[in-house]
Formats: sequence, C-alpha cells, structure tokens
Amino acid sequence: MASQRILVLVKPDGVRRHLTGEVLHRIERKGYSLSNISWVQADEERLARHYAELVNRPFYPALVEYMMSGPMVAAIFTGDRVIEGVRSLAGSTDPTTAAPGTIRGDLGRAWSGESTMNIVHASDSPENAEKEIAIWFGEAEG
Ligand code: IDP
Ligand code: MG
Repeated sequence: MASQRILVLVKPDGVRRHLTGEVLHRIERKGYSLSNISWVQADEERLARHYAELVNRPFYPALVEYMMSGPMVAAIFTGDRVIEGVRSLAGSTDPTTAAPGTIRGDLGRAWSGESTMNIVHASDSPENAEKEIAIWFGEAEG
C-alpha cells in the first residue's frame, strides 16, 4: 500500500499549554515522518471548509471561538496507515473519557465553557487529509 499522509493540528489549547512538542513527539515515536510543519492562525473561512460537516451543529460557534483563540501548529505526517495510527494515538473526541495512553486521554480534560478542548486534530480519511492539507498548507508539497 502506498504511503499515506495526515494533517495534524495542535489546537490552541495544546500550544498554550506547551504541549506542541509532546504531541509531535508521540507521533514521531510511533514511527511516522514529519514532512511539513507551520504556524497557522485559523479564520472563519478556513474553519468552515475544514469543519464543513459540522457547521450546522449547535456547538459550531463555540468550536470556531476555540479554534480561533490562539495560534496552532499544523503538521503533515506520512507513513503506511498513518491516518488509523494517528487517530488511535489521539484517542476519542471527549478528552475526559478518552483512553489513558492516548494524547487526549493523558493530556486533556473538560474545562468550563462550551467547547471540547481536546488538544489535537487528526484527519479521518485520505480524502479529508488531502482536503485539509490544501486548506492549511495551500498546495504545498508535504
Ligand atoms: P474528532 O476531532 O475526534 O474527529 P469531530 O466529531 O470531527 O471529532 O469534531 C471535531 C471537533 O469539534 C472535536 O475535536 C471537538 O473539538 C469539537 N466537538 C465535537 N463534538 C462536540 C460536542 O458535542 N460539543 C462541543 N464540541 C464538540
Ligand atoms: Mg473529525
């Protein structure tokens, strides 16, 4: 199977809490290769494309506020089955109940407010990975 790519975002809470290195380190230790990295600042237009399937959800305004609350680190990782591998490392969406051993389970929890601050985004399919890489990196090589 051809090597695959994934878009990872260290979300604003991850950057604020000085967890950028920890998140990237866990993915590198698993054996995936970092092929591009950049600071990014979300805006409403890019988030509407990134989270196109969530724009009508009641929590979407809180999600936008969270994602725009500070800079993020965008990274492209590559490797065989990298999407499954990084999603598994990230853990389930709710950080309070995400499995211990995962990024969200070890490093995240609920905080007051409406947004689910869970440190990291990881693409969930090859199609979404390519779409998200185009959003955050333009058409840059990764
Ligand atoms: P994922 O990040 O685990 O793939 P998605 O369902 O794609 O989860 O949701 C994207 C992001 O939206 C989540 O990571 C989380 O920050 C936020 N989110 C998802 N569901 C909820 C919710 O029910 N309330 C508040 N925020 C949510
Ligand atoms: Mg998702």
